[in-house]
Amino acid sequence: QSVAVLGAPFSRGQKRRGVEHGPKVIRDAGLIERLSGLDYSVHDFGDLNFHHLEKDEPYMDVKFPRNVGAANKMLSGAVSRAVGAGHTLVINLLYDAQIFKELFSFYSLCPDLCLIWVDAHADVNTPMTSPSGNLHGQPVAFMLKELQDKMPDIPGFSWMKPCLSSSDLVYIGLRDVDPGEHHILKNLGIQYFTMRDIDRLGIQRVMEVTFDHLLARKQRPIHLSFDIDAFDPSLAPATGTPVNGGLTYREGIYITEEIHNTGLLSAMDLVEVNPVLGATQEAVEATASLAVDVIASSLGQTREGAHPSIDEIP
Ligand code: DIR
Ligand code: MN
Ligand code: MN
Repeated sequence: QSVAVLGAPFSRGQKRRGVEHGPKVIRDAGLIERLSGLDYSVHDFGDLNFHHLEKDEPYMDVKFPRNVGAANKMLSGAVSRAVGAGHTLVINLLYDAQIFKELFSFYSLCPDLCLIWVDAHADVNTPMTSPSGNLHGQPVAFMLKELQDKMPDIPGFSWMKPCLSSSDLVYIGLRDVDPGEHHILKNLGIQYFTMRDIDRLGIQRVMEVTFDHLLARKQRPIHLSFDIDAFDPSLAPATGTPVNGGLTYREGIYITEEIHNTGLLSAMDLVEVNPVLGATQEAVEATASLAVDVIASSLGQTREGAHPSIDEIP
């Protein structure tokens, strides 16, 4: 099995700088070695080199539209090339929730794809509902076919086509949802599990219902988008918008183990690790190392361990 790894050092999806250093700290925490240890052949595509566009006036309240649009276009192209080169999995280390990203290329290669979104936030604001004007809170709105009549033509985004139906998406870990987002979730009947739902049902039941919802009719490839702020801030402090009461380590790892066990994971991204916002070096390292654990576990690292097949034992 081969895995492609791609870094996307970018921070214009929101106003705080630093998240563009996410790929580096996650690599420094040993990502590539961990994946190689899982018996993958790892193809590291390195980090993309985004060009900053100086002239980028806000559109309505939306910040840096042309920079975010162009970065996503570049990322989308890079993901297409990685998938085209025959890698079964693309790990996308995006660091500022530019999630529109690869999906646009990947979904066209893989029209069946479904999406599991693990995040404290729903990231489904439209430019009109967004309280912050930050594009990192809006990627899902750009992707959803059902929202297209609500989406204005934002400069930088004309190349994008919506690629996802509201029934192809499940959220896990929500606990900070804006009013406009809540309306969209309810109105479109999107399946979501808040932290309260996890408290009530347990993470095991949450994953069962998630797979029932996405896979019961047919088996299909899964894209996992994992925002590190889904975890409790005590575990992932180095991030831009921490919210109390998040996933425990065990809940987070259980989610990824179950996704691995389906055998259907096709692509994942891990976003919002911001080393500049860690109070100490330890806080940064803990957050980065958690990110590596999440990725490794999504790709088959188990807590029970593993042994080589019988003929490989010396
Ligand atoms: C907020 C924050 N809902 C926004 N979103 C974040 O800006 O639209 N997503 N932090 O992960
Ligand atoms: Mn978030
Ligand atoms: Mn997010």
